[in-house]
Amino acid sequence: MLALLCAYLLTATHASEAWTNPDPQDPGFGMEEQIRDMHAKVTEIWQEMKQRRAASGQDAALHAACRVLPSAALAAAQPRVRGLVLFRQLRPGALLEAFFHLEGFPTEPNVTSRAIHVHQFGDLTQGCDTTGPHYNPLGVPHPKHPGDFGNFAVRDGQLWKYRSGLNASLCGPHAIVGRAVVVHEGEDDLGRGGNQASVENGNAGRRLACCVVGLCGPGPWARQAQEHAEHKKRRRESECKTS
Ligand SMILES: *[C@@H]1O[C@H](CO)[C@@H](O)[C@H](O)[C@H]1NC(C)=O
Ligand SMILES: *[C@@H]1O[C@H](CO)[C@@H](O)[C@H](O)[C@H]1NC(C)=O
Ligand SMILES: [Cu+2]
Ligand SMILES: [Zn+2]
Repeated sequence: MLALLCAYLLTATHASEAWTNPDPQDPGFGMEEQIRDMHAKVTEIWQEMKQRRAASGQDAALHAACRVLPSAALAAAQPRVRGLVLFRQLRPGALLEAFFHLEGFPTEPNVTSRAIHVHQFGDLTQGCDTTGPHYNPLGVPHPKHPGDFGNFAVRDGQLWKYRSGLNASLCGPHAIVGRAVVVHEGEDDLGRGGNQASVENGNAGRRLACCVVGLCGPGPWARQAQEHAEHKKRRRESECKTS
């Protein structure tokens, strides 16, 4: 039932996106009102279902996985970044948690900072370049998009991070499922760059690697949680030895 509603909501979200970019040549132009109505109704049904589900105390946790691969559009000299991004949402409407584990960055002596975002389309037909702009269902400036995950420290060519409190969702009208997670070459200026690109994409530079978010069971999250704990332990041990 929940899956069915999600499918419906995703369709409705696509319809409303078409509506935000009306094309006068498009036969659908002029249906704005109806689409807006439909979107409002679907959102209402969704809210109601969410509350009922929460009240019934069912295990409503949602999980998603995204297998990150180097962009097919990369130049030969660029680093091949790959890894795994996992999401968990304990109940519909809750903030997201995520594990980010990526490798293949250049091994520079300095810690570098790389931006990661959710982009609009799950279209990798020309690598990460076809994933479109930042996913922006509410038409707000960067960095207020649901998938503006900010900057991530890279050490020894690797990125390991657990984040919570992410304001994105795996279900409902603005679900990120079926959209792309994009790893950038540069740092996100978080809207403070003083140009138009800054409030659209944070001037984060080239798209090194990406993946499409897909729903999954709880297994990958459990495995990653364990691997992450072991990684932290190893790092503490090596820090103790060197200090
Ligand atoms: C690396 O760190 C050193 C010392 O902090 C600094 O001088 C240098 O500019 C940094 N290099 C890069 C590429 O950021
Ligand atoms: C999440 O984003 C929505 C939409 O921009 C906003 O209304 C809400 O306040 C945000 N919630 C948190 C906890 O930041
Ligand atoms: Cu991006
Ligand atoms: Zn953004």
